[in-house]
Amino acid sequence: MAYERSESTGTGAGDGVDTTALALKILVAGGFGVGKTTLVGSVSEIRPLRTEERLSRAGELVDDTGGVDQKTTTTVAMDFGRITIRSGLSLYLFGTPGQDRFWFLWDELSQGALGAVVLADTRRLEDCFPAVDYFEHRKIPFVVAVNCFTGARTYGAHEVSRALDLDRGTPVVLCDARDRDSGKEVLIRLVEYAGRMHTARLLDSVG
Ligand SMILES: Nc1nc2c(ncn2[C@@H]2O[C@H](COP(=O)(O)OP(=O)(O)OP(=O)(O)O)[C@@H](O)[C@H]2O)c(=O)[nH]1
Ligand SMILES: [Mg+2]
Repeated sequence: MAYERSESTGTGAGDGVDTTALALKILVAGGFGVGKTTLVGSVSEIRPLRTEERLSRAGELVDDTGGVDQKTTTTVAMDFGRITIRSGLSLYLFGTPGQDRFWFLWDELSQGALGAVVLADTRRLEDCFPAVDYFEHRKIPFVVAVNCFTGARTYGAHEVSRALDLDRGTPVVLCDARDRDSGKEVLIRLVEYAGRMHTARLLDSVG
């Protein structure tokens, strides 16, 4: 598990306040146009770093924009944001690019990640298969967050879990990527789940 401890300046030496902070790295992944940039932007308490480029006519040939017709830009490197979950615990969020031609960036981005959120759109559920496979193979704990787009039929968490053939115990959460509290809820579920997974593996490794 990667983490970083930092000392804040606090209000003065010897004031008795615990100034040690833990920062965890989280990936936000999923198919093209599923709301990754939106999620990082809505929960981040710093101005998120975005690497958006306009979708081009040339790109129409390779980018599958079916189902996201209103979309004019796409992430070409990553999104970055930060959220404090509670005092002393913050998350650094790395949103991945959604298109297949940026797969080569994923290994770099996933280095040292505690876990991942795989965003899914039930109208194009198959688009998140590669992300699910990626994290399952590398044993990186992840939760599936169904971004409930207006007008899309609502499926229960259990149905989504079955459709994606998830391992038992992998959490599925319904969310609205535009809503800060909803996004924060997803991240809390992930941190709790990843914490349990890491503890279980640690216990396994000591016999
Ligand atoms: N109705 C609705 N629209 C949303 C929601 N989340 C995102 N959108 C819209 O859907 C579009 C795609 O959102 P992005 O956040 O750019 O998606 P992305 O996953 O970062 O896309 P790529 O980086 O290109 O893969 C944008 O036009 C958003 O305004 C949602 O929860 N509901
Ligand atoms: Mg994006």
